[in-house]
Amino acid sequence: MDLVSARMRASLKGKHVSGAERIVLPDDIPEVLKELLNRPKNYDSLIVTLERLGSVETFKAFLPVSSYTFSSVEEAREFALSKLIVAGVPESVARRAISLLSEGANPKGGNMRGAVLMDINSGERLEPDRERGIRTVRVDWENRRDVKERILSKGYTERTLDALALANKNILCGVVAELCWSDDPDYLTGYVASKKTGYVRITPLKEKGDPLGGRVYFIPKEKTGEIIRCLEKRAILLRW
Ligand code: PML
Repeated sequence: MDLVSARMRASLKGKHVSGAERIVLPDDIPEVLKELLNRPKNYDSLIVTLERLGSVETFKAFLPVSSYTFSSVEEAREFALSKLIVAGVPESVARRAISLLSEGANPKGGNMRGAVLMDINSGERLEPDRERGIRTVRVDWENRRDVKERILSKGYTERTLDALALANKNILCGVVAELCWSDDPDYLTGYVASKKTGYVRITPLKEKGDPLGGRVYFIPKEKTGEIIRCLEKRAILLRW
């Protein structure tokens, strides 16, 4: 099948504000571009990449979704910590990841553009570039419209749709567990994902108005190279 990856990333005053990807047939590109261009609320730079994909593999999404709401960020973060421990992340490493996201993982201040790669055993950071981080790309739902309907009917959001696709690809690529919360100051739901826990939505992982967020991928250090290649290069379509 002749498929194209359409990716958009937008920034404002040098800060990443929005990003999205669709894998579509060439005929659907104009419609998808219109949708991607309308996505960021505000930007001063927007880059679209269209890339013809060679082979695209199809997998069944395997992470079950659950959702939990707490009355404070502290309780929600403690719960996220407990899920990371269930997923096999040592407590000290999980705590390090939570502090990193809450303080801003970019050494120059604020958020990174992609994810932190963290050695699951030592907590060492493994991503070659600490401002850029690692991006999970070349992934989408095979039948996005249907999956979106199902996700929205459960009371989840379009962000869940995209994050669930990323999380499934991450685990397929060998990421043992992931911690994420949004950098959108109004979006307070984040998640822990792993084979052992499934995709666990958790609210509120931060206070309203807080612009800091991001992703931490916990991986075995010896697999860094192969996991980066898979996250960035392997094209995957997910079936619900
Ligand atoms: C983001 O892309 O900004 C993070 C999205 C987290 C989605 C959590 C959910 O609602 O399932």
